[in-house]
Amino acid sequence: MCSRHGVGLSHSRALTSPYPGSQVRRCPVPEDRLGWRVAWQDYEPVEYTAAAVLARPRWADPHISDKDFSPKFNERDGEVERKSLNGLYVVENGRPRNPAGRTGLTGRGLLGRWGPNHAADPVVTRWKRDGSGNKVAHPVTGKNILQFVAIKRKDCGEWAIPGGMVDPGEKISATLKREFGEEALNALEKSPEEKAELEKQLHKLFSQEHFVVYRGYVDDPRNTDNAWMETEAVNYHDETGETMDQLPLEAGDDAGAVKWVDITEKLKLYANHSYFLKLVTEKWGAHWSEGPAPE
Ligand code: RP5
Repeated sequence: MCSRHGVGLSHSRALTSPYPGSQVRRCPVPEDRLGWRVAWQDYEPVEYTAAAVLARPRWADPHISDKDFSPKFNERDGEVERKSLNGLYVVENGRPRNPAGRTGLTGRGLLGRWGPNHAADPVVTRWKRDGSGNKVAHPVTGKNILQFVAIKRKDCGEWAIPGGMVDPGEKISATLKREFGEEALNALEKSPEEKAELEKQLHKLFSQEHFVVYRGYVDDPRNTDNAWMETEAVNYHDETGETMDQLPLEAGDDAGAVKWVDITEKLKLYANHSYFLKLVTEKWGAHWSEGPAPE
């Protein structure tokens, strides 16, 4: 279960310790001290920013005390979006403060930006069908079962929606299509001719009617007190399944594997991705939960 408090945002994965990809242990944060409004004089979070971030790749900000760095928090800062999808965030001693509460760790960990790090998550769905092409209903709820395209993240081995970071200046719609192409269709490794064909099919899928499932804070294990993930998750539903039949799945880039997965509340997915899928099943009246187990 995610914890709820003060600002109404949830986080529990953001307390993952040791911090992903390291031996760094977060300062344990009890549930009743997650919210910033709860005074905690002796709070001593550990400071950590991964060496890969400190090396200043193009996607990372400089250190906060760098004299040439004057970020415009809560605003669009040139090509970099520093506005949060959850409204204004507090900047304390020059550092943005995680709107969902304490995480036991300061600095940026593995994240490049101080404050919000914007991502986009394409939720591509179709109905589960039997050999004759009929929709398959769940035996208990009688509701039809949806499937979504899932990738296995190389960094942690967890299954996830094939999302990724929004590049500076990039439109979210472009990120959604690009990330799906790179991670679920291995677009980066295709020949120019194959890429052109892929682009045509992708355009068909991504230009049809779609719906925004979720916009806001992500309960990501990489979050810190000063840097956190936010996303816009968008559902592209292939009602007949015919468009996706033209797009054979092939893992690429940060994805180690890709497959169609039946959507149910039993799925264990990265961050709070399973919550996004729940919202998708509600939209389509599809199966989600069998309800409480019988006594
Ligand atoms: C999650 O991290 C987002 O929901 C998105 O799926 C993902 C983006 O990060 P990378 O996959 O690019 O590492 O918080």
